[in-house]
Amino acid sequence: MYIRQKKSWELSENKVTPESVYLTRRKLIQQTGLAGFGLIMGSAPISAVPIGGFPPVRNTEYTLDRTLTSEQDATTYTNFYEFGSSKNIWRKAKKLNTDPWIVTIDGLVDYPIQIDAGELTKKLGGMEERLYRHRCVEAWSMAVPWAGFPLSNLVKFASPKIGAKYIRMETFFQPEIAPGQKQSWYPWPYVEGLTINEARNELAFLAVGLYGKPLPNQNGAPLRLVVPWKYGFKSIKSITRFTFTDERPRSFWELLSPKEYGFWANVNPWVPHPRWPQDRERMLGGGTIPTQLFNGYEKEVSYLYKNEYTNNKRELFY
Ligand SMILES: Nc1nc2c(c(=O)[nH]1)N[C@H]1C(S)=C(S)[C@@H](COP(=O)(O)O)O[C@H]1N2
Ligand SMILES: [Mo]
Repeated sequence: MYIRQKKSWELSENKVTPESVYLTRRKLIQQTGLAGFGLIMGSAPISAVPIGGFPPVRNTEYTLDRTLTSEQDATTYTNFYEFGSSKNIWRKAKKLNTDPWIVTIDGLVDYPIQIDAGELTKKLGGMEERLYRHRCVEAWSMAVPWAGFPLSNLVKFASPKIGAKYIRMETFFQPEIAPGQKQSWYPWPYVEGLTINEARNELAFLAVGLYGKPLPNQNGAPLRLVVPWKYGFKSIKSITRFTFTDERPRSFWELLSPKEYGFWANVNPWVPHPRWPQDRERMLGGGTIPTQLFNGYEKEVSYLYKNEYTNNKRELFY
């Protein structure tokens, strides 16, 4: 039997410490700026250092206008074409071995590196929890607590060169265990991309957990992108590579159908998908509500698109 060894960032201190103490200590560590490198890499006994561990501390700046989707719904109704085009692939995804998991950071960076996802996670600082909305281009939506790190921490860590304008991200390619990848008409591996300015936006997030626990495979373990102002397909799962580049990446869905799934893919109720309207969304668990521009995150992200607005609105959204 394969017994999964816990990574240090999965240690849950709450088993030994009352929550109030745990939270206060976390705050102290954050305030004194000791999170990340210093302590966890140092010699302090790991059980006394909750940095980066589960359960994560919630960042209360990110609030919702709707109730949280149930964990059951969010973890059993998933899009992960590597395991098939049905939403019901969570059992199949168990086959993916996510430990060890080598992540490559390369391209226009000062420090190209190959590093295990657990090690990388430690280097990116203390973990936090954020409640985010998620809007799939197919017009279903959910609202869930992700645990992870700002993507900007990875950008800093990689130290991109001046010429780097985009980050290209890539998912694993293992057709032996992911049957969808035997379907050769898809342009595997799954690829997504952001501009470097999008990647530096405070909302762009790298998730390693969901509902206070490590990510289930079907939701993109061990490391996935979460960009809540864009249609869900931008939030690439189970990332193995981050490449900094001066060329706009061509993503999986863009290659398949460029008129339907463009590079920007910002949520916009006014621009219908060629085959269905986008002004409303069906929430997992029940109910239909109006869709908001940038999925409700206009205040945080609209500055990124000032130029695109005046140029070609259509291209911006698809
Ligand atoms: N590698 C990979 N990433 C992916 C997908 C996929 O098929 N493969 N589907 C995308 C789509 S269309 C959506 S809506 C979200 C779904 O995330 P969830 O299943 O965790 O809700 O993952 C995105 N990331
Ligand atoms: Mo999606």
